[in-house]
Amino acid sequence: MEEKQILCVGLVVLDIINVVEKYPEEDADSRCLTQRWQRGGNASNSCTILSLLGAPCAFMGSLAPGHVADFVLDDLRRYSVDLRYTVPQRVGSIPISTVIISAATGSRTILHANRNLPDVSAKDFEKVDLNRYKWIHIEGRNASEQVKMLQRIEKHNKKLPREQQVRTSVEVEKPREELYQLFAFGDVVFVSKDVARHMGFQSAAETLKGLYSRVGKGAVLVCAWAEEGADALGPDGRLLHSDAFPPPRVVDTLGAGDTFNASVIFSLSQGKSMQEALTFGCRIAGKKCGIQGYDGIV
Ligand SMILES: Nc1ncnc2c1ncn2[C@@H]1O[C@H](COP(=O)(O)OP(=O)(O)OP(=O)(O)O)[C@@H](O)[C@H]1O
Ligand SMILES: *[C@@H]1O[C@H](CO)[C@@H](O)[C@H](O)[C@H]1NC(C)=O
Ligand SMILES: *[C@@H]1O[C@H](CO)[C@@H](O)[C@H](O)[C@H]1NC(C)=O
Ligand SMILES: CC(=O)N[C@H]1CO[C@H](CO)[C@@H](O)[C@@H]1O
Repeated sequence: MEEKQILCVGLVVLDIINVVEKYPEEDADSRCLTQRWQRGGNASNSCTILSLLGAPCAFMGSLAPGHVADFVLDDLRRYSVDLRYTVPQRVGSIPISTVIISAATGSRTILHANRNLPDVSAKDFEKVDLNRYKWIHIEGRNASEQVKMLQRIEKHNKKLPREQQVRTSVEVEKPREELYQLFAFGDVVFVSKDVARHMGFQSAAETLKGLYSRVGKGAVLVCAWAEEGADALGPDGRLLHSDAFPPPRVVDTLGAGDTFNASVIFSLSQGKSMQEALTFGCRIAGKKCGIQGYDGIV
């Protein structure tokens, strides 16, 4: 049988990236150093990284026809991402984000545009042959639908010996109350600094201790904290940490989070320990911050 894949469920978007010398002032008239189109969206970015790391992977997300779809699909194919379960929608368009990257600091500012593309539903997910996957990662968006997807995976796993079960991860990235029900699902739960701050936590360690009671039995909670690296807490109660790996010069942090998450998932799916996965995630994410885009991270 073919090697089982890692499936990422979430968004693909078009990022229009403008690199500027320094962040523009309001009302000013300035020029960008370079401009490029880049496929974005958290789940879609994670597929790029998995593919660069050498893991067979698949993307499941909504699409609407047009030039933007042609561009992002071509790019997904360029990275050999399996697209069999993408969901064509009849309304809405693929979101386009405007991204401004400051060449001085490497920091990025994102302007999102919602173009009313419906999210993948639990019904769409019914069609997925779970036996194809060793790992399914879900970017938290329409939580009530995604809970049903995760419950379907749980039910599927119950019938199988441990080594054939599908492992799952969930990403809670946006500070929206509705998404917090996702904490209870997934073998690995990624929570963002943004969500942590909204809940009043000041560090990754504080976040993990404060939120661990919300995750499911046996799950690992992971929190990345930019230059401070990342922490993880699992069922044994031991708090794990990895420092960040700062590149010689930070040139582009766009997608550092996706790179971190994909690298952690990759490492765990290869049977590595949580500490090894955390360190690997920070190492690859740090490398990413030192280059434009992703090519060259491995
Ligand atoms: N300036 C930096 N230098 C080195 N490593 C960094 C830097 N910024 C981020 N990282 C690495 O990337 C990981 C994830 O970063 P962060 O917490 O900023 O994610 P994020 O906010 O989801 O990023 P993004 O939204 O840009 O994808 C960190 O754990 C760290 O290892
Ligand atoms: C979530 O998905 C369901 C089913 O597709 C839909 O009816 C509902 O409006 C969605 N909710 C949000 C917040 O998008
Ligand atoms: C990845 O996971 C980290 C927590 O470990 C979280 O801060 C971040 O928002 C996630 N980001 C993306 C883009 O997946
Ligand atoms: C399209 C989208 O939701 N992108 C988000 C991916 O994750 C980062 C944080 O890690 C957000 O800042 C992006 O907005």
